[in-house]
Amino acid sequence: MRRLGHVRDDRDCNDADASFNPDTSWFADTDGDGFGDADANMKQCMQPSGYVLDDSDCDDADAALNPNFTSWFARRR
Ligand SMILES: [Ca+2]
Ligand SMILES: [Ca+2]
Repeated sequence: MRRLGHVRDDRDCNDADASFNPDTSWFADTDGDGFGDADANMKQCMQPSGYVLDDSDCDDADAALNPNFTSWFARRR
């Protein structure tokens, strides 16, 4: 019998925040601008080094190109 508030899955790294769980998608941020590459992702609970939650970087090889600094960015994606 299962106790209330308990589950069989023990893979959650942060049980206080529902947005972090084993199915959380992380996106590579190779250029370190804080925006991730939608094509380079992995799923895991803990944030991997060099990965972010964002997936909106159109050019992850150039930190000068990202949604904050590039007005034509939306057309390039
Ligand atoms: Ca980036
Ligand atoms: Ca970039």
